[in-house]
Amino acid sequence: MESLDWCLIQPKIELHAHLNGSVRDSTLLELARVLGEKGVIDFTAVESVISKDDRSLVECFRLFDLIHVLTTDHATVTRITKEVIEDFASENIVYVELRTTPKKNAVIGMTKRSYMEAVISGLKSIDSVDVDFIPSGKGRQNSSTALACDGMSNGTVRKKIYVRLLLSIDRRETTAAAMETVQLALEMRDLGVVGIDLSGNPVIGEWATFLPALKFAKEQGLAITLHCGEVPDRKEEISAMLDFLPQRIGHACFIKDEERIKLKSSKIPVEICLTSNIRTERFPSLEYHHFIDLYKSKHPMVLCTDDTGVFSTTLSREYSLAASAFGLGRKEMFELTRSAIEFVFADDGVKISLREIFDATTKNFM
Ligand code: 6MZ
Repeated sequence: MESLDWCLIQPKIELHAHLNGSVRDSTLLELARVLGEKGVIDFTAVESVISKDDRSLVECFRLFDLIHVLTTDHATVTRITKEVIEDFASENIVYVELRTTPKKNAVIGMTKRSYMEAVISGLKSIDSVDVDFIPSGKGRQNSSTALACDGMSNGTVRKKIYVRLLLSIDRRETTAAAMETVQLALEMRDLGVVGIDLSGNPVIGEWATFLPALKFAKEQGLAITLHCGEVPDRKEEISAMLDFLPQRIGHACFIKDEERIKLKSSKIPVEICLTSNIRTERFPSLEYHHFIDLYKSKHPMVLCTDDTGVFSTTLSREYSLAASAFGLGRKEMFELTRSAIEFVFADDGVKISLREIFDATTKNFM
């Protein structure tokens, strides 16, 4: 088994991470304690939910609703964004696409736009690492590809992480609400928004509801990733999603028969979240996971975390798990994460920089 240490020091790319699913437990507990003291929630009940390890998909979505109660105010959104990116950078993730669902809360004057501005404030407030989130030619771009991966520097070079944002449409939303999110994404392109994600409880909502907004987003040049085949018996939806030709899909656990053939011939890259899939009982164990089938057929794919907080994992841990479960060595792991450069949603300039970063470290990791 590849040691976790090695998986920690190799540079990595994270393409499927939900902001509110990636909050530190310690932060959630701190926020819950404050709301408990104010009498808004029952802290003891919430504490046991947050600290639980295994949870079904249903329990998982209940937990998201609880997390949203704790985190949905501007200052907290800023704080969790900062912490999540710092955590990713600390494990040598060099490029992350962070996705989040813009939220409204009239009581506290929150609009989808002000929610996203709070996210951007979080990115701006990070000073422990260099954060590159503004696309080139739009102002703040730092063209340097200097990067400190713990395994390759003497610790004097500052770490740098590229961050791009995806706005999520929640499957509970209406067509109009989905359209509002797409419109916001278009307006925030200069601030690093590169695409749209469709996520949320997979047993809720109809594909037809989101299609007009997703079509519009695609026409306007936003990249699209869809949670697809996360639950069984969704043949028609899966087929329609694949026909839509999104730039990537997430999970793909229950894509079978003709849809599987369609997926493979389409070469649509798949974001794989091992721990999330096991914890939510999509597969009895990794031995049954579709990773190995996609990997053997050289289908484009990338390992991701989904929700580091909710599933108590890290991207390094996901690589270590894959190494031990599927027998991949250092070279294969390095190539797997490097291959994701080809399907990040950032512009070509970022892709060139990422190739340079990986090329500069090849000798350390192969
Ligand atoms: C589907 C998921 C998810 O957007 O509030 N989300 N949607 N499947 C999953 N796999 C278990 N994990 C997270 O982050 C939390 C939201 O992301 C989506 C859900 O809509 C959840 O409420 P944000 O930052």
